[in-house]
Amino acid sequence: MELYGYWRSLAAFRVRIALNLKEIPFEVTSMDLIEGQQFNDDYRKINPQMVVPTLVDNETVLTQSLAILEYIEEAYPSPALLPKDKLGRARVRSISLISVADTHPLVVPRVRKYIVEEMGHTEEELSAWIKNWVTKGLTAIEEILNKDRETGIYCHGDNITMADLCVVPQFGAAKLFEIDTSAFPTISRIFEECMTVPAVFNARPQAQPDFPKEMDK
Ligand SMILES: N[C@@H](CCC(=O)N[C@@H](CS)C(=O)NCC(=O)O)C(=O)O
Repeated sequence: MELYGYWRSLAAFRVRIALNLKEIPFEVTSMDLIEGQQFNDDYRKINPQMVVPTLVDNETVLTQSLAILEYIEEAYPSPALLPKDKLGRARVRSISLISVADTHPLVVPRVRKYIVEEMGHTEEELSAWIKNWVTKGLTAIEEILNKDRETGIYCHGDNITMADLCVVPQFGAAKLFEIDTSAFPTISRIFEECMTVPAVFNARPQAQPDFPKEMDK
């Protein structure tokens, strides 16, 4: 399989974890989102939305990280990323979507660019926008994880699920944006737990070949 991604893409991070967990071999083609490689004509033919990730499996082209995760889950069921019970699956998808549908889309590069370049806001105002939406998303997730009995070692019970694949990159990005994460102890605990799993650790942005050397600490 071929994964079009970028080291700091949250959406690509989700897919890398799934592929690693299920031990599916894949090659990465890095699309530099800051340089605008996603707008290349060739890539546009593969992904008309001009975003990453795109997963190419033989002749099949898959886009949208959650749809890709659902495909991987159905095509490669082991280890399962969704619980066996339908209420559990609904809870896992619900937590996932707080990040995937309601938080992450507000801070993607094209939105940030529009806010500054088209609407004329300053970098400080942009930072306030990012902080606001990321904090609101993580606050909701923290409350759910904190109150629900279903929360275990991970977001749902004691096995990694799709919810962890979405929450871990979102929390990692909050750190990257230098947002105060001290109000999210449950997410922080789950993040650290996930990072002890090689499939997650090796999927982190800092482990990717296109991670900028100058950012290495
Ligand atoms: N909902 C999409 C989001 C895709 C997306 O926006 N990806 C970002 C990187 S995380 C991107 O490629 N952005 C390019 C841009 O905004 O120009 C998914 O989950 O796959």
